[in-house]
Amino acid sequence: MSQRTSFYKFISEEQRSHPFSSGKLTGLLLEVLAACKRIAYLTGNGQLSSQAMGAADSENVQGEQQKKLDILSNELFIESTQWCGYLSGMASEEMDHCLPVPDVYPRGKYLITFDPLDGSSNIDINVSVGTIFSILEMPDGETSVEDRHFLQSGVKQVCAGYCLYGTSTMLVLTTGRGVNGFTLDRSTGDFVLTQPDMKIPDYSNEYSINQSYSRHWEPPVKRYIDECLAGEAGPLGKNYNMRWVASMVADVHRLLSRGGIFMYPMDARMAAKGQGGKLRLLYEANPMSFIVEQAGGVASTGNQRIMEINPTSLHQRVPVIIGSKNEVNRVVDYHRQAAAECA
Ligand code: P6P
Repeated sequence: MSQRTSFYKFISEEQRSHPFSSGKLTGLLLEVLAACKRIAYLTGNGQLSSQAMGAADSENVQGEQQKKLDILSNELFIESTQWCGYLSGMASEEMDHCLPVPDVYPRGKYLITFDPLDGSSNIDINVSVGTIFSILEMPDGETSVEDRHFLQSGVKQVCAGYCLYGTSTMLVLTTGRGVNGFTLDRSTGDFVLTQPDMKIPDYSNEYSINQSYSRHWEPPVKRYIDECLAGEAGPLGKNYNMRWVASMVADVHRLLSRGGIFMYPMDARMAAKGQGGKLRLLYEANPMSFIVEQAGGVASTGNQRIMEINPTSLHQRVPVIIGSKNEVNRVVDYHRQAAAECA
């Protein structure tokens, strides 16, 4: 029987290979995974969990209608992690401000940002959703935990990951030494290593964007998509396929698995509202960018590397253009050419 590597075995071996590792990150990740398993159970029950389905009568700080499962998943994530002693605080898409770990629990060196149930608009139609998380270190010498402590650029991330609740439940994780994929074995409750050392192909013929907003796009994005649509007779010399799940975790997992480019770019609607984009920097763009870069891809706003943005607010939104190196770099180059023409 082939030797299966459980997540605990994998992360323990990773820990042993770090000479100064204390085991605190391992301890925190085990509780993050416990939260994901509980959320997987909830989402897996679907319409059978009638009290969990449908809209809550509330909006989050983003002004988005919350689903009952958004709120439940947020509560589960907090409950599973706040006691462990490795965290000082957490910030979530579903909470206006950060949540310091209550005084009844010991505090630790890490901070975590998370989107407990990304793509939740898909829950009622039984399409994949996911949890995204990013782990930072609490700045030295600070005793209180405030929003400002989470405003760290993406290059400061210690770890990032997502759990995809799809036909199977998959965890994809990076600690800065490559990307590894694990599948939940529902018979044992273990996450088992199934996709070691994930790499994104440099080239792709698959793009992912919400085409219904094309009239609002900026010229460099429109130029790239028009070239994709032109197919092999066009300047890119190949035919493209288009996929849009409207669940970032599912769309990013696809490009991690077989290449591609995912774009939620800046557009005229957002500019008119003074928004920096649709997706949130701290708990969507940064963790996905860390994962994509560690898998050999590129993660840009079109004008700068996402992980080099210095955050100014907890729920800051940014444009996201991530995936296969050569595809993303082409879009970045089109942004550069457009800027030069305006200069
Ligand atoms: P649209 C889900 O709400 C989300 O934040 C991402 O997961 C997803 O990629 C995007 O928004 C979908 O946006 O405008 O197509 O509904």
